[in-house]
Amino acid sequence: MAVERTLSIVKPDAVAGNNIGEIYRRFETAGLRIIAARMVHLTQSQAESFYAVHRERPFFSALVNFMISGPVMVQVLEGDDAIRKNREVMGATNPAEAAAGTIRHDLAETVDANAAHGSDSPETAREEIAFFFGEDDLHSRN
Ligand code: DGI
Repeated sequence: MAVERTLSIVKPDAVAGNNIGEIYRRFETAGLRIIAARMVHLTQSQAESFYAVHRERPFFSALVNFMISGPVMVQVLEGDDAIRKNREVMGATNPAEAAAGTIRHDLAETVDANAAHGSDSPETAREEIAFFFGEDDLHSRN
């Protein structure tokens, strides 16, 4: 299995709900190593740019307003099959459809405020990591 890196965000609802530690514990239990991390309060233009792929969607402004409603934790996770594994630990986009034991099932209630973000492909992972971190910020570790 290839070692991958993926960009993860603990969203404003989960930061406000004091769930940073719980979410990090789940990453570590799943074999996802945190190799960079930072707290950021996104500006509107940063949030619009990060989610530009959704610009035409009806939920775009709600999504941007939610993402700037408070600070977030951004982190790079590294591990075997990290992109898929992180999305498995997060669960389905809509918490109502997320499997029991996933972050979104256990710690979120609505699709508008669904606790976590994870890159969905190697290409987006590269772009999203570069959005927040430089090469010098990434610390390979065991
Ligand atoms: O990769 P995901 O975060 O699981 O999902 P995505 O990339 O399709 O969508 C990005 C975010 O946009 C998602 O976490 C929450 C929001 N979103 C997606 N689909 C809907 C939505 N928000 C609302 N209100 N309604 C949707 O159908």
